[in-house]
Amino acid sequence: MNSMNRRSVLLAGLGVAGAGALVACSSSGSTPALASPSGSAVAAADKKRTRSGKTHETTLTATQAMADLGAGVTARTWAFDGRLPGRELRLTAGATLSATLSNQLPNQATTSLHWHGIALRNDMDGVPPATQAAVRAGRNFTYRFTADAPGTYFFHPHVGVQLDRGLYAPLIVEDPREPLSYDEEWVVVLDDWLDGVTGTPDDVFAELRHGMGGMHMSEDSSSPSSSSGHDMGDMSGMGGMGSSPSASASSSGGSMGTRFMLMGAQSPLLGGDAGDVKYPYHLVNGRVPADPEVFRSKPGKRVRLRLINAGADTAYRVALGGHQLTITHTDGFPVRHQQADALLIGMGERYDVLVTLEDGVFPLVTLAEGKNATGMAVIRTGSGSTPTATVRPKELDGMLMAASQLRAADDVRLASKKADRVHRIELTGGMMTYNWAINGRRFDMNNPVAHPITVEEGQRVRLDFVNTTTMWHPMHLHGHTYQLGSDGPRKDTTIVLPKKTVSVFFDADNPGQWMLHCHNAYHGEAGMMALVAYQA
Ligand SMILES: [Cu+2]
Repeated sequence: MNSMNRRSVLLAGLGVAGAGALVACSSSGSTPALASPSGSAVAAADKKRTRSGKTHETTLTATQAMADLGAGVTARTWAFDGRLPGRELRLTAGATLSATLSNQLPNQATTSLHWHGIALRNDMDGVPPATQAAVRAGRNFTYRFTADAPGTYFFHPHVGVQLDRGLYAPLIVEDPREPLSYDEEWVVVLDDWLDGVTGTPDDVFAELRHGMGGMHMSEDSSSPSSSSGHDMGDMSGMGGMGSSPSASASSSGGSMGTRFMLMGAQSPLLGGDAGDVKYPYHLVNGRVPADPEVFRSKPGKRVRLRLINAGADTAYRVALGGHQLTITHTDGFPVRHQQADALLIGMGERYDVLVTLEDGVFPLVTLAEGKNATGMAVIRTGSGSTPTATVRPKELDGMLMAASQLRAADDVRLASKKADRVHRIELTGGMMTYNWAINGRRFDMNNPVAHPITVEEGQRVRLDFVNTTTMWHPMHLHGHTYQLGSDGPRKDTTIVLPKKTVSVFFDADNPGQWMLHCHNAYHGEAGMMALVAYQA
């Protein structure tokens, strides 16, 4: 079955809108024949994966739940098996995961599971309608794939803005020949939280999608004032606006009447505007900082921390009071070890670090970059009182390591080779009309193959992320782990600062149709997505 025929089957349930889009696409004649997600090229590439023969079976039930965030804070949300974060999945590289998703979500919501960072077979990537039909309410879908690259990954739905609910959990792929030695291993999941507290992610997107241009201006905004916040465009007819950040959930914020939109969040590290959304809480492993998770160990023990940013709109600066971090991996892949006091981790990024524990009680603090708020976990190896929820260890302002300063470990660096294909990926749009896009085109999820970025199997591909906007974007490619520059780290999600260009390289060795998108959940949903598709 060719790509278009298969798509027409998938679209059969989508009704008139989907069918109309299909006709428009077919008659344009501009779409080349693409490798089908369930086609022979996908099966052939999958056969080459190293398999151990072991299978790990599990069921994940997506359901409405009342989450206990600690300190008396509860929130009605959607979560896997009612847990926040969801139960960690742990495999050894080469094993096959057989995970049945049971959709018990309310409101007839459809959903899916995307295995973030895993180079898996395309038809298990969980992106409706590109790689499968959405899993309807009350239905099940079994994801079955082999994970052959060890590392720190996670999973979440790839439908709407469900990522900003509680639907996320770690996926750890262990190395059967683990080269690092450590005594303990702790998984640390960071998240920006509002669901069930100030509204829902759907409420947030409903407000944001109108952009700043459609916002009601309050009376005190009549006097002009400068602002270095969001891209103002031509605001001359709008009477200017204040520039003070409005991070508090209870505040109406700045001088504009917004319920969810955050104005004036500034971060030099992120090159300006830090985020779009006000969050009342920043969680570490599902807990607020006033009632944190406490990790217990002994002085002198060596610990591997696996840090995962599952947030939707927040980059975190992470530091452990009284300790240096040794960075060993990013996005699952090893780097040349690098010492740092602090890390910057964008949405969708992961970092593994080693620490040798001192004697006492230490805050592991996640500073919401540019948003003047923190999350926290605590490491306890001796006596002492628990740090206060607002503590900011000096390491946060110490030597900070960003991905651009890291180098790939020798065994995962791509062999040098001239790029066979180069694509310019312009990041476009802004806050005025919330028209985030790629190459000026807002992605249409109902017609994902309309304007593919094509590659051919076997090619070395270079993507130039050219950020023309005034905001940073964490750019995530499915199914591949690209390399930053000629010897930078292997990653699947990378921060692209405003007005900067980042070039990444990958070998086209995993045929299918893969999303390339901003991992800001709201930017992605607004249209900052594209399809990287292998030609048939
Ligand atoms: Cu973005």
